[in-house]
Amino acid sequence: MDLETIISEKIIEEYFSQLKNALVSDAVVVGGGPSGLYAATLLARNGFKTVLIDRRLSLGGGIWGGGMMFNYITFTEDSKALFDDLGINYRKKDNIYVASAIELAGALIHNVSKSGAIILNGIYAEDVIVKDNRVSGVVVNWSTVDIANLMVDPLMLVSRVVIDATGHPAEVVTHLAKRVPSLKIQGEGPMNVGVGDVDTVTHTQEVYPGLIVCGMAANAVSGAPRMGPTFGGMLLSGKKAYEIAKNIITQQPL
Ligand code: 48H
Repeated sequence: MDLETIISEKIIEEYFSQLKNALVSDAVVVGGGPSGLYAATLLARNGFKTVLIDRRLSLGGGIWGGGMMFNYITFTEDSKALFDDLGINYRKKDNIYVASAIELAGALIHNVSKSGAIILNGIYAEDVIVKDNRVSGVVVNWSTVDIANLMVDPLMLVSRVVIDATGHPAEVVTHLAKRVPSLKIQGEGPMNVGVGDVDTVTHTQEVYPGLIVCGMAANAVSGAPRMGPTFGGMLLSGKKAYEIAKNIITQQPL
């Protein structure tokens, strides 16, 4: 066989075996920003079959640009252990820790890759599966289908729990809220760094049976303030989403 054919065959075989394996899982995490990457890492590390999808090819969400494209981020003492867990270098100045946005993005991506999570980039969630008043997976399509505005029907990924980690737009909750009027999206509040950073964790919750919201999406759903380029709350929120998901998964048969 030509080397050209062998290379193409290996990539196709590997990808399709991964895609098939993603059809039924314990958890689908929608969004590979800081909160989703950390939630997916903890789930997969702890033995749960986890699928992470992101509409972009490059994971990392809003990390890369730090603040106004100055590529540094900050965090406070309460999340230091999580940055240590990821092996991030940092400096403490005026009671605030400063770290490289590039290093944080790289470390989160490295950790999620090593955790065994199935990573599907360039794929987006365009809807949710709901059965017996419970979210039981997501409806997915290629991002290119969306970008090119093509009329192509999607496929479905079934899971015990779905985590909406889509950041500011809270896309998964928004799709469900169109059909569930009691599910209100308050909209993100104005900047209040101290409050917003803590609220992200407080508002990380199961908003509907089988659907957890975390990260910036949690603030968008609950009307909590934004917090600027401080990322401790995002990792703590990812950790809380993992803990909630773990409880749901262990109680919920597929
Ligand atoms: C697949 C999707 C879909 C979809 C979106 O915005 P993110 O970085 O998410 P968080 O919440 O983990 O982190 C927020 C943080 O980056 C931030 O913006 C902060 C702290 N802002 C504060 C402030 O004041 O502004 O990443 C979300 C990811 C992105 O990679 C999207 O491509 C992806 O989700 N995504 N993936 N299907 N429907 N929607």
